[in-house]
Amino acid sequence: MRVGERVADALAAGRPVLACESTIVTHGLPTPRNLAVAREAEELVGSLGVVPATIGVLDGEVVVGLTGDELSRLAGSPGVAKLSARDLPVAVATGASGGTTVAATAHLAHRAGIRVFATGGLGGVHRGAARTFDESADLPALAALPLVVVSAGVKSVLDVPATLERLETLGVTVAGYRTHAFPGFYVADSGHRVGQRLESPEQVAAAWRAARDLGLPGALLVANPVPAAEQLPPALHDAALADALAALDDAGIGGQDATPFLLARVRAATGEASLEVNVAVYRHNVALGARIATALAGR
Ligand code: PSU
Ligand code: MN
Repeated sequence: MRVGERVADALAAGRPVLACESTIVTHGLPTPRNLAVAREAEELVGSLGVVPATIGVLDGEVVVGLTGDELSRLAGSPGVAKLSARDLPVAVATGASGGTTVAATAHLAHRAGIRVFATGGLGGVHRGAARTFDESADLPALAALPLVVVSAGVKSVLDVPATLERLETLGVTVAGYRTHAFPGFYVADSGHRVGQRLESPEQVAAAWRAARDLGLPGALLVANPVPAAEQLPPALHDAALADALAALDDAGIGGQDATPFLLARVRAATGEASLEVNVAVYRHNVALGARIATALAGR
């Protein structure tokens, strides 16, 4: 694993660093928008005085803090792999390139000494999981990694209440950011409640500190809803989601292709409106992540 120079310097000096995921670049957003969004996110983080560390794999090298050139190579390589944590060893051995999922990014961020990680929406329990056993490795990864993870809840293509139950079972601390309404990624409110809430980056930092002091092993998931004014209109969201789920069923797609397929279908069904929401979600999450990283620095 190579830690980029700026990231390594910041970590050594105790300055704030924010880890960012790359599956959103390789599988979540269409080219060339994917690169623009990743760059804008890094600029936003930098403007808040925090060093961004986008994590990914290039030609078998695991990189924490991709350079601008490396990010552009990853964003411009169609068909690269989607790498969860368990996929990393073979990717390294075979010289593969890929975007890292939340599970893989969180693992690598922690290994590099980064404490805060921002993503769009977490993976979770897929609909029909009682039959298929399809539950994202994101969930057990967060159970074992002492990070703050900022996300707009879990992707609404998932079984949201089942995912909340699994987060509870796995001992992942979940707090709504200034809300009791668990976000639904594209929509501010998934219709499910989150029992606890945190009101400021300082309070998130205090909760993270408490988790460490108490010897708890897992992540603190900060569920940050997209502002209602920027969400996908709920009726449009529900119709697009129904269409996507039906198409998934018809196409017989499952496993790690399910999430990218569903998100692409939602995008097509909303005339790209969901793409703009996805970008807004990500922008708000990296901004909050940067503020939390700042509040945590030196704690
Ligand atoms: N964003 C996308 N497509 C994706 C993902 C994000 O547009 O596939 C990834 C995230 O990285 C998340 C992962 O960690 O999907 C979960 O996928 P799975 O259910 O296969 O674990
Ligand atoms: Mn899966």
